[in-house]
Amino acid sequence: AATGVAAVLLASLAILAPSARGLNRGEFPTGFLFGAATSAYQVEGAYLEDGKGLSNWDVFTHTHSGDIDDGRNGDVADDHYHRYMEDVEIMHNLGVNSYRFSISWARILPRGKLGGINSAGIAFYDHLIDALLQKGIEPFVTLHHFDLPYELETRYGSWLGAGIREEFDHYADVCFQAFGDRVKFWTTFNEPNLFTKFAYMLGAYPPKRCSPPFGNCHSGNSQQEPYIAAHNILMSHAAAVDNYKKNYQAKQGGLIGIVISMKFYEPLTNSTEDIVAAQRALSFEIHWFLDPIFFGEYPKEMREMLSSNLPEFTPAEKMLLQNRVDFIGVNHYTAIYAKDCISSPCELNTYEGNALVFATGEKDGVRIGKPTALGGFYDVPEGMEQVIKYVNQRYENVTIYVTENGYSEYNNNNMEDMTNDTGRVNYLEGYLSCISSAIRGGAKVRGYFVWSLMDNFEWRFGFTVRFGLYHVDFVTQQRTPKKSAKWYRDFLTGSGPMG
Ligand code: LGS
Repeated sequence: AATGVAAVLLASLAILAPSARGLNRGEFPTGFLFGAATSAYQVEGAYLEDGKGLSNWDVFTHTHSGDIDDGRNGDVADDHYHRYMEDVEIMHNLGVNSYRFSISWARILPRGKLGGINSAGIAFYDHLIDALLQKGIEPFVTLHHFDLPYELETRYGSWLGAGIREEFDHYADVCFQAFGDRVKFWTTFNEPNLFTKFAYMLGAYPPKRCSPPFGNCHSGNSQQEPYIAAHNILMSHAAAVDNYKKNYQAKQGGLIGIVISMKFYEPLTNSTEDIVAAQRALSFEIHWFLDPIFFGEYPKEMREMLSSNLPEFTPAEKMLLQNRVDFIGVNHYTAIYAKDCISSPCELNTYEGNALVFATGEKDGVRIGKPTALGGFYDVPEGMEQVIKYVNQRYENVTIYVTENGYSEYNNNNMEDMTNDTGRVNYLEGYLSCISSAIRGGAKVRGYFVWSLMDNFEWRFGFTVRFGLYHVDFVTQQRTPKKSAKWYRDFLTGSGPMG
């Protein structure tokens, strides 16, 4: 399955010719989805309105405000729940033909299966979807983007208890039934590979659990937890896909996939150890979820390192996994160097620690790309082409949507400065050029979503960083287009300097 993997890894980013930047919308296939993305907790606000239940993130931000950089929360966020009509108008002006958003599970089923459907929650998404379609904007919907009803967190530890599988299956079914006549693009989970690490290994996201030696919540939790949570997520995903394929797809004609967070790892040196380490990092990042979905097994590298800490699939689970996804969503923000931590010791406190890899943005004092506000995230557009090629080769030329890609800046509370975001313009232009090049190389990329439509609540960074094409004043809720929004609109409409 991994044909060509070594070749991809050996093609150092440093020696790749920079992509031509003469970017034009016409280079992309007809029907290509160009959009922007958000998620429910990050933009909606209205956290206790119209029958919504408390979510795990509502409770986490209220009880652990010290874990959020500015101590704030998403109670109001962008107030999108009340301003969605204005936001749809903004998207229309921007010229996007798709919008990626997530549904708040706690708005639809405040107590999970127990308490019934909240019709006001259904009505909100009905209105949003209808408003989008009226403007010719295709809804691209995520079912789980980190938030779930708090009651399910207390009952199952979120993803630790197998009972959550039935809950997700029910929630997905309610959504297919309510919205599937109009929604043609579904994804089950956003970045389960990232949030299981943050939630069950590093103690940074709810339910704030750690696996020794990682994280700083020494609660003695077991090393198995991230992998148990992932296993339950994979099976919840598989059940929802099975249901959609059996009961909805023929009638509704939509597609279903899953979104994985994908850094690209470049070996720090030419040593065999570092080359193998970069492969191992990719395995723990990408193969962890996609190998079971495509090949019915966890990757060999993970099994060798984790042995019985990694669950096994039962024959029944393997059967269920055989339902193929229609596409893979790729969230890609950065490439980074990987250094082996097996043959020589290094500090294991980063995201890649469980793969015994140390990730670093520097090689011989030279950075891999221009740094962004998020530590460890650099502007390395060639990494996008590499990650797409990699997924294309390993997973049978699967259809790909780039579901997130974006540039962060520190919020300095100076609107003039924040809207003059040339760094973001360069970033987006570079990454889009590399997607275009990957398509020319044969990859089936069919859509691209900028993270994010507008500045919003950035999880543990709170409001300290801004990712939006639109600046949001969180006091007045005024949205203002940044230079990048104007650039994107010019690119999309074929007018202006990019035309
Ligand atoms: O807001 C999120 C964006 C922004 O940057 C979105 O909800 C997520 O799906 C996604 O993870 N996003 C994202 N990822 C790159 C940075 C991840 C944070 C890791 C911090 C490590 C120090």
